Amino acid sequence: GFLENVVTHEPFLKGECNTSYLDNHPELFDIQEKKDRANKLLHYIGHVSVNGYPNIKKRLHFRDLHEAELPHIQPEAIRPRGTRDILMAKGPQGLADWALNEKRLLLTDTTMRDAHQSLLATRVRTYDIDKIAEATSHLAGGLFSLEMWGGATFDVSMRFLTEDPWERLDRLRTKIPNLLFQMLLRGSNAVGYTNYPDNVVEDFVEKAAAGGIDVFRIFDSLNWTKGMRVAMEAVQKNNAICEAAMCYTGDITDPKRDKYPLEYYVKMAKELEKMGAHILGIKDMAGLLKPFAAEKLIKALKNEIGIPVHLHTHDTSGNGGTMLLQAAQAGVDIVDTALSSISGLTSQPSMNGLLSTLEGTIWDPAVDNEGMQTLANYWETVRTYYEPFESELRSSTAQVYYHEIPGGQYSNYKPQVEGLGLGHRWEECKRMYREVNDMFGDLVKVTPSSKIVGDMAMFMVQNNLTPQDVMERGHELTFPQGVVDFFKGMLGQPYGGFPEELQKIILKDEQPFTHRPGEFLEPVDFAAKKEELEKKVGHPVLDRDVSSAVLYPGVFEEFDRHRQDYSDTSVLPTPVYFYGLDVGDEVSIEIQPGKTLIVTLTAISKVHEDGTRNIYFELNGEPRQIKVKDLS
Ligand code: 3PY
Ligand code: ZN
Repeated sequence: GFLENVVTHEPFLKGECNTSYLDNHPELFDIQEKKDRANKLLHYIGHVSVNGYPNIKKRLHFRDLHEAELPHIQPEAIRPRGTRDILMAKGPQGLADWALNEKRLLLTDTTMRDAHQSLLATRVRTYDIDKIAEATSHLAGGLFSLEMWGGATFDVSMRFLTEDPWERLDRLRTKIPNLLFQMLLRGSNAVGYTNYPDNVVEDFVEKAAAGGIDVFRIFDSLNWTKGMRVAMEAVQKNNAICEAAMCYTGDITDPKRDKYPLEYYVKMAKELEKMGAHILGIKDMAGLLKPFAAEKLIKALKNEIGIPVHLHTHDTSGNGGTMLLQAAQAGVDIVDTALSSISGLTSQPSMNGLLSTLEGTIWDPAVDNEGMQTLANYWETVRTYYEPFESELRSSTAQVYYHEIPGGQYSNYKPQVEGLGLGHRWEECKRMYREVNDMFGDLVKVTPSSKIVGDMAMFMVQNNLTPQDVMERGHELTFPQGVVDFFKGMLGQPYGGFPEELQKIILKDEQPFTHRPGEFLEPVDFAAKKEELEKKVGHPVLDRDVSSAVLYPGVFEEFDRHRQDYSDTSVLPTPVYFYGLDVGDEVSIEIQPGKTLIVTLTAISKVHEDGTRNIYFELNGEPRQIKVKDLS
């Protein structure tokens, strides 16, 4: 057409043409833009239909998957006043005081973050979260917060789902203005696996708060409070709610596990309170807090500190619900749960179950259980789209009290072990995880320290090494780089220090340091980074893109490349995004509000000599043909 010819037209390129017609008719560009977008999406659909989505065990089919039913909300219904309205009226301190004074047990719903991080390898897409957002805003009005961002969701969004985590935040914030949004922040490791310069953490917190995060749950993967200060201060400065968390490990009811007794946690809680936490988080990332231990811990904390206590756990052992009940009776203020269809096992205990248990008691959370059931029903159907990402854990396991693998790591560790060809030695890999923990001096294990322990365990199993071998022959061994960096002090200092002899063996001639890595990491020059990034990707970028690129160098650029090649694929329904279409399938794709493409895959040709196939579509009733490289 006209526009295609004009862009190669010499006088036009030299700026000699009168383009006022185009200037006055911007809709022409609009049409072209839309055509391009449709074309790019067809290329993506063609590509995934022929080549499949990388590295999945099993390809499902669009036609076998059903659209998830949305709860019916009256169009004129008014959103219930929620906790975010309280924050707006009273500020972070006022909100914390309110939570402390509520007699009922307050609940956080982790469905949109930790639940799928732990059960579905973090693969749940913005598309499915966005669709249920409006209904969640209406039905979940009695909740304390929705955990919907942070942890692994940031990285996975860009790396595996080719979508922008910031846009997820934007879209949800618009549809859920009444409930607190909560994110998980790994202290100096932000949403990554390594310590960043202080100004990177500060910049990230500022942008996340501006984007709509209200509650920041901050932890350090070694419970090293020095590693939390920068993030905590940034949250306070941005007038958001600072939930400082201590990670729970060991067992306070077992006198033999004496490195982390009750006093250790009480002391840390007091320190976090002094550092200005509005809320104390207990992050039981592996689900090691047993019911009677919870009773003891919560009672002690409620006696010793004056801020609300927010308890997070994983149901790996199957004792999670019982534990939460004990905690509620001991006076905990807020607990994390997940909608029943994405709960249990390595995820959080079931919210629906807990609501039924507490109904009519003084702890009754006053959350609409029937409404929560309709939300859970939605997620039950959505979960079927993600079947290839399910972890294979079918029943709860009390073995977690032995190996201590965090819920979020468990579903990753197994595929990693299998990826190394060690699947038949899975039991050994779990046991080795614990042996490495003991060899490393009994660590707090949570991202990223848990990754170090997992990497070392796989390294040892793969090379048939025992802890004794490492002590005796370690000088000749080349250890995984992450393990070396850890012993150097790059993730901070573990409680009780590093085991010295092992540290010497692993570091060889290198000197460890004991100060905070952020103190000597060069601050990032964001203006220069922006310029560099724009040059690399070839177009203007937003400031938050610069943050993404600084946190995940390379990952952002690849994600941007995907967007340029295929446009914004987050508009595709999940079954189409992962599995493409089969011949005869028809899908409707809303590319922007009110603009829908009806796409039918009509035929796929044989492979040509150059390795390509023709894919024939109907797009809104018009035939379209594209070419796709067959990678098989
Ligand atoms: C994370 O850091 O992503 C976690 O969920 C740790 O438990
Ligand atoms: Zn968790």
